[in-house]
Amino acid sequence: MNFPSSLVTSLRDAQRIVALTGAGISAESGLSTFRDAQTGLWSKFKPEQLATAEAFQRDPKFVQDWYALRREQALKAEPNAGHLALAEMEKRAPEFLLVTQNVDGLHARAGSNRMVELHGNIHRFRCFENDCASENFDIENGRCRSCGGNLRPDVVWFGEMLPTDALGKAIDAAEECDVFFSIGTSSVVYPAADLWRRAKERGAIVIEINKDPTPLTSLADYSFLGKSGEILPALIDAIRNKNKVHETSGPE
Ligand code: BV8
Repeated sequence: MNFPSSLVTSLRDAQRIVALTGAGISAESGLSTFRDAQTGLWSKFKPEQLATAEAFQRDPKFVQDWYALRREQALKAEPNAGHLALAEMEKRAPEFLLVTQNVDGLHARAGSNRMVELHGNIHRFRCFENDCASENFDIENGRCRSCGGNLRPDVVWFGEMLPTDALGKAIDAAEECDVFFSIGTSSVVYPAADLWRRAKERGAIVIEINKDPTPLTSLADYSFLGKSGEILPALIDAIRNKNKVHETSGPE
């Protein structure tokens, strides 16, 4: 795969890189994206309808089972070449922050450390009614032993505020970065979908890598339509080779 040499040079020389990821980066690990049709009992529902406090209030078991299925699928899945490429990019860049909308935990399993989970993590739980301490959680039965209430996944539901520290870190990093990647996301869920604009307004290069066009495609400096598990490793290779050229032939 060929990349514009100006892009590879910018990436090689970048001091601060931010990468925003969405469900698309986990698609090649076999996990369905949010836009993909729901399966089984939940096929009649849009994720936005299930991932809400109202839906949980209405039928906790139904929503708990949906998350249990997604949790099981995430545990069975393996990080793919896209996740691994970002873990490598983290090691190369002087400053790097991975901002993920994914709750599947695959980035951490791929070795990413400098990361914020904007929408939480499906493998953690909270007490829905009283936010009781976690040591008394009966995960098996989805109950809080302290208050008898229901356990919910520690994710951000639609209509709920994002964790202030994670969002604060993401906004600061976006506003200070040289390069901002938007990877495997439909760029429609806010406030995550607004981060690229903050970076762009402060002079960053915005690069989109996504299978299908999004509202960002025509606004990004570079937009590569394709699979992140193929494009990201190729980009890392291009940077690595540029380094070799640079080392052997001296400054441009
Ligand atoms: C809030 C956790 C406010 C749960 C999630 C401004 C304008 C309009 C609406 C709003 C706005 N501000 C707020 C809103 C409302 C809402 C929102 O944005 N709605 C959207 C639908 C319009 N936002 C909220 O509710 C947020 N909270 O605003 O609170 C507030 C303020 C004050 C006081 C109280 C409250 C909370 C948003 C977070 C919700 N939680 N997840 C769970 O996972 O169960 S969001 C969830 O959906 C994901 O985390 C992710 O963020 C989003 C899905 O998006 P993507 O990840 O992009 O996935 P998608 O399937 O859409 O796209 C995948 C893409 O990958 C596709 O484009 C495809 O082409 C591509 N792809 C596929 N395969 C590949 C690939 N790309 C590369 N390689 C491949 N192989």
